[in-house]
Amino acid sequence: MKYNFPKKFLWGSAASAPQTEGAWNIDDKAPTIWDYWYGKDRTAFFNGIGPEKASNFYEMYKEDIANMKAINLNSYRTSISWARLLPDGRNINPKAVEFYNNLIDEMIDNDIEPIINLFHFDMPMLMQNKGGWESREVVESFALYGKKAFEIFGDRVKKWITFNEPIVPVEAGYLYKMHYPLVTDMKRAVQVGYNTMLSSARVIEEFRKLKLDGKIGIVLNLTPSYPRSNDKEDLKSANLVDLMFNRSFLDPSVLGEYPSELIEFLKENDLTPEWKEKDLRIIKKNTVDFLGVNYYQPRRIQKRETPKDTESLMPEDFFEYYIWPERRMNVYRGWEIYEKGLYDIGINIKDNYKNIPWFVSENGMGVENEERFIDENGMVQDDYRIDFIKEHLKWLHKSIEEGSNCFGYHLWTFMDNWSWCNAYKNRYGLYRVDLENNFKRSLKKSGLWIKEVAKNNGFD
Ligand code: BGP
Repeated sequence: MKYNFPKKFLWGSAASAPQTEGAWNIDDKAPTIWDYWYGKDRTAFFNGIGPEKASNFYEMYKEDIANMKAINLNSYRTSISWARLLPDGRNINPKAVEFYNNLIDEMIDNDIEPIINLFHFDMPMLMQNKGGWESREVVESFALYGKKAFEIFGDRVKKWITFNEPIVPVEAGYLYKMHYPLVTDMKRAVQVGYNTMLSSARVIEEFRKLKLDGKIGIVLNLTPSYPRSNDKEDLKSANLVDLMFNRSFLDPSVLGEYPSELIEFLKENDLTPEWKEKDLRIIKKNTVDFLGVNYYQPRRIQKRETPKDTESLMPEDFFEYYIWPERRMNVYRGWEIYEKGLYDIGINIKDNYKNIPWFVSENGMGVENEERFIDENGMVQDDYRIDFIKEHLKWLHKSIEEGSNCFGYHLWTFMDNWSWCNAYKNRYGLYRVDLENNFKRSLKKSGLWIKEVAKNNGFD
């Protein structure tokens, strides 16, 4: 069977400023929570590797863009750094403008569409000290940052993203102590989630005021939540997980409103955030033009059987995860592989979210110790990654055939890069990055495969 994709389909990859640029204190960039945390605790990240250099993109971006072109990619989603563009929160850093101008121009000159995200987990420390997403003042500072970015780069950037995976800083920073500020507090987490949603709408409002020729969206990690059985309680639990982790951002972003069931749930559990009518109107009015979807694995849910063991309210106090008997694992990283999840997401967007245009903004396979797959010519023979991508693309194709409005596929990621608490443990790239050899890039077998797929706009 032939899998042909729609005309002008975007074949690209995704990344973020903090995971690629490095240059953490170069050219007047201010520290983010990651720089601060690593500066305080050098054991915080895997093997003590911090974000200082990441994959050295700040110095090597021209080579990287040339490498993208060499494998026929036509788009690249990355973020700009708030702490680089506005180190003091108000005034523009000319060196950052120069860097991002050069980067954007380099992409466009090489026929690579820039898709620019404003926030990928990299809260400036200055803003965190003001309360981070718990503070209404920081919401306004973010709107200002967005406005400046649109004014400076909006003549060339036609697709903007407000946030990448906004639920992650909520979970990781305010529930599970995996990201700074390392808090566990459900009430504060809910407030952070709400203020983040409001920030997204506020920045969209600024974008629309400027009447630029472009579109703006949000990137959500939609994780389909499958119940263990049709038992009423299992279904109820799976629905609750969907409300918490997917619909808490999906509904207000696309439909302008929080689901009434979620509002009820928050009320019942004394978790309602401080929200104002005026701000809810901003959310209602400023919905997105398109969606980005990051998909790695689903959630498998059952009703809660064991009593909760903490006094504090946590999401898992309301449901349990279970191991699906048919589960297939990415044995090199430890996440479930379930390709059909991507199809289910596509159909859900078509049926329940106005069939809004969307693209796969991340999907990919992380692999530990990938050096073991390097052949005698120095190439990583990553057939597992080719299979992974191909099987996901088949399901994506099916959702498009059935009418879902998907306009692109972005792999996580173009080259191996630094990742939050894992540093370089999990390799995801189409290009390998050799940390022992000046960050030298070398094409993996999957890169050669993608080259053909992008050229033919599909595969057999
Ligand atoms: C997504 C993030 C990315 C990236 C990816 C892979 O959730 O948007 O920033 O990190 O996951 O995750 P990891 O590096 O933890 O394997």
